[in-house]
Amino acid sequence: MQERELLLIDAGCSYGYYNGDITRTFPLGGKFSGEQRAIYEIVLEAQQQAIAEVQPGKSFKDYHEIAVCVLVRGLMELGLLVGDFEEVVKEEKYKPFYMHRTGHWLGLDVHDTGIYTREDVLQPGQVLTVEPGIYISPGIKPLEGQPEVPQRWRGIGIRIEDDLLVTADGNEILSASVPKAIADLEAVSKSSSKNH
Ligand SMILES: [Mn+2]
Repeated sequence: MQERELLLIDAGCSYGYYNGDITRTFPLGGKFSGEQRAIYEIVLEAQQQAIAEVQPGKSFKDYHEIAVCVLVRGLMELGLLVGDFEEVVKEEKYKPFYMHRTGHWLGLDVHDTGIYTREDVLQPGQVLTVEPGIYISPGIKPLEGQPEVPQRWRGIGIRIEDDLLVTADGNEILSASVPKAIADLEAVSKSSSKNH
């Protein structure tokens, strides 16, 4: 891999028959470029707002929808999506950048069995992932009415995934000890690139 590239690691580890599922995106060479950093900040904000939405009584849809709103707002601020905010969300004009659900059940399987509807609300004791991302493939094709993506954004793909336990009054981030702040990721990446 090259110095200016991003390394996305999505790791599912097992212990005592239970599974974790954690994703972090590292800047090789120890520093995010301006574009990489801008996208990272949006994904991190989306993840933090989605995490706040994981609590008893809310559903899977709630935290997904919050994440989508933050991602769309950020992509619009960068000019990568244009138009009426509500329309971009409703008509899913963001799909070329974000094409998956924001999380899934976690437990005996990495993608554990369970249902994903608005009616089924979260309950204490459940474990799930929160993992928004933005993916700008080199050949990304804009949907109707959306702009071409300038070259400097292409090839950037970022996801941040944590594992959460739903508690009586909110949630506990089980993967909280894995760094995700920009400064921490840059420090980790810098020190590991020096070792090679
Ligand atoms: Mn996952």
